Amino acid sequence: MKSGYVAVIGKANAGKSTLLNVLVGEKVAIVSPKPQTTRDRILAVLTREEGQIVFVDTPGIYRKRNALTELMMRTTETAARDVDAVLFVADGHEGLSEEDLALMKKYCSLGIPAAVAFTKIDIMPKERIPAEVAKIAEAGIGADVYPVSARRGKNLKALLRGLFELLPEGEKIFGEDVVSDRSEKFMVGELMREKILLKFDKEIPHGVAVVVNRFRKNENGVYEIDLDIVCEKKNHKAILIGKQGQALKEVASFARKDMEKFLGGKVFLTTYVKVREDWRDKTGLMKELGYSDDNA
Ligand SMILES: Nc1nc2c(ncn2[C@@H]2O[C@H](COP(=O)(O)OP(=O)(O)OP(=O)(O)O)[C@@H](O)[C@H]2O)c(=O)[nH]1
Ligand SMILES: [Mg+2]
Repeated sequence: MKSGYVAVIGKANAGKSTLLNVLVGEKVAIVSPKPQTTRDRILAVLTREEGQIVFVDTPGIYRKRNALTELMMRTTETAARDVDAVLFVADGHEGLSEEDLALMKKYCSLGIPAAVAFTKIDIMPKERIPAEVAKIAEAGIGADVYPVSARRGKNLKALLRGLFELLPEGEKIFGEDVVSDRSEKFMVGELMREKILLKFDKEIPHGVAVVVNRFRKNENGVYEIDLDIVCEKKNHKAILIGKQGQALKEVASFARKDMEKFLGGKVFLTTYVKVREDWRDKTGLMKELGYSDDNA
């Protein structure tokens, strides 16, 4: 059988995490229409008769603006090392940019087998696809290109077949029932962050970290979850809480429902909003909030 690690690389918001969730058939990474949704390296494991693919989801490439983004870019660099193949994800709807091509060239020059998922084809005119795809070969990139739609489940079989072909012969790396290396506690914090990304605008969600302080299942099977929503400005705290706590109530209720679906049980959720002034530029604070090179 075939087995190996496949780093999933692409610009922020390209559709990497959505594609992985669909490929492995479970939500292993949060998704949002805002760039910089994924902050950590997350493994997503796909096991089939023909073998096992361990996808490495990564923070999307984004220009560096603060220490957190710098750390995220280091995480992506590290994750793309020592893998058996690279899967570039390019946003078809946005169109291929010079940055996409430069990124593909960079990894191809390292000699790592690579493929390209040209995604979101469900929201682009069909007739534009061939010309866009041709740009990749014209740029001298030898990787096979798969136009896909994660949302509509289009052409995913062909993509998987192509990826298995790139991998070496080998035994399973993880047990058959493993889909992610991340704990339920991690995912619960991420689900909270996802709802904040969806509900709030501008810099507010980007400046939010979620710290889960308590995660336990009590004797009645209810999950007791306490978490801190940490923001970077006092005025962000006021917006996150809203008039008479309405905004926080709404976003927490939305998150709780998703946590219950994910955990398969009732959740009793308690949320606190805290301010850690400009934490995204303070490595000490970042580490406290779970973002450091140790986790990259
Ligand atoms: N129409 C359509 N939208 C998609 C598809 N795949 C992803 N999206 C949307 O694109 C946006 C970004 O998706 P993500 O999966 O979070 O993108 P990402 O590459 O992981 O982003 P970062 O983690 O920020 O690097 C979300 O709003 C998704 O719903 C697709 O196949 N079709
Ligand atoms: Mg992502």
